[in-house]
Amino acid sequence: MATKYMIVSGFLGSGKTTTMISMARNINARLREQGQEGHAAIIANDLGAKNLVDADFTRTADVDIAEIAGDCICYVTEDLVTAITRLANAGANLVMSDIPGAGVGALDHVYLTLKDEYPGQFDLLPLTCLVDPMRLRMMLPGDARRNIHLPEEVRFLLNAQLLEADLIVLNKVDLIDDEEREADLEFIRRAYPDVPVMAISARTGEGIPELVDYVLSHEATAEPRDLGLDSEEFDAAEAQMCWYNRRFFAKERDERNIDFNAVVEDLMEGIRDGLIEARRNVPHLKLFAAGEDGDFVKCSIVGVDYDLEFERKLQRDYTAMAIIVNARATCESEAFGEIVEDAMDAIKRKYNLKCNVIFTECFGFADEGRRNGGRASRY
Ligand SMILES: Nc1nc2c(ncn2[C@@H]2O[C@H](COP(=O)(O)OP(=O)(O)OP(=O)(O)O)[C@@H](O)[C@H]2O)c(=O)[nH]1
Ligand SMILES: [Mg+2]
Repeated sequence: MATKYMIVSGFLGSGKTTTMISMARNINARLREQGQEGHAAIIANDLGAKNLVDADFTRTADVDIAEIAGDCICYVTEDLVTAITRLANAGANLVMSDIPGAGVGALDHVYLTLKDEYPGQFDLLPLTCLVDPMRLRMMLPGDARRNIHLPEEVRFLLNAQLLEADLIVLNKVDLIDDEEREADLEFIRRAYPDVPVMAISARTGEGIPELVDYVLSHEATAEPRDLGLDSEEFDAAEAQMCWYNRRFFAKERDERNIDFNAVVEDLMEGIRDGLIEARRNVPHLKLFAAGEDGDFVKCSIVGVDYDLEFERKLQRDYTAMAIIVNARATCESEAFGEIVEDAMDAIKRKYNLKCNVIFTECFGFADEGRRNGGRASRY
């Protein structure tokens, strides 16, 4: 039987990882209740090479997961097919993956490519695009709160993501009242009249059973659509973004036990402060660190104007920890790197830490030398 496969797209920090985990848990509980074989699995995909918060976090969620790192699934079809097949061989009958980076291009590069090059091998479920109410405000006409300190250029990406979708899902409805929810849904229905719209909260689980029912009973359209991805607007939007992944080992110099939740909070706040000073933003800054016996801390901010959110805090103190920081920022890559160094210097001083950096990558989408495996040169 063909393996079901679908992509969850959407803007940075819109809740793709949280939604996929929530959907997988719902599907797996149903299958268990019905005594049926199979399960839902997740592919965590990222442009960065390694040390990815989403992959480590998903592993804590009792859901089968594969990781495709180093490039977008749009450009590594063979790796994608290998990963789906491996998960299917391990018993998965539905595989979901997100799409990193600009969050568009999956229709052409994944759905249509799988349909043409691997006919009959996959049942393609609706390309599902998440949008969260705060980002949607960027598009709402005359909305007084539309300035959320993201560059104007990225509005193009939001629109292209929604144009590409077979299903649009308004996520994070727990953060808005009924009136705003209705206004948002109405705006989406008018702007994208041919696309069905649903509302969920991946955090509380509201709407997840209905979303699962929908995707399991519908197919992807998988027909070419012009999204304007060859345009200058697309290039301009991509050029705003930089990717930053770091893993470091932080050790209290006198081997004393300390509260690493406080270290994490100060590091995140330090990066936020640096960005505010530089008048830049970070659509998603996330951090993960694992302790002993399943103890871990995971936290995020989805912009400099947002509260720090801990999905989980450490339950005990440690003398040392490996910490992973990922950022998808609207900032020049070099400047972002310096902001992180400053924030790290501050936690080193405050908590008497020695920090060994194990891995860092930091690149702008449009940085010279990023493509061609870094072989580009000038003379
Ligand atoms: N209040 C609320 N927060 C949510 C919801 N879904 C996700 N979040 C939070 O939003 C932040 C980003 O969620 P992720 O699932 O990591 O988003 P993502 O789209 O996978 O992010 P990237 O992979 O970095 O693009 C996290 O702090 C989540 O806890 C929701 O339904 N309600
Ligand atoms: Mg994610």
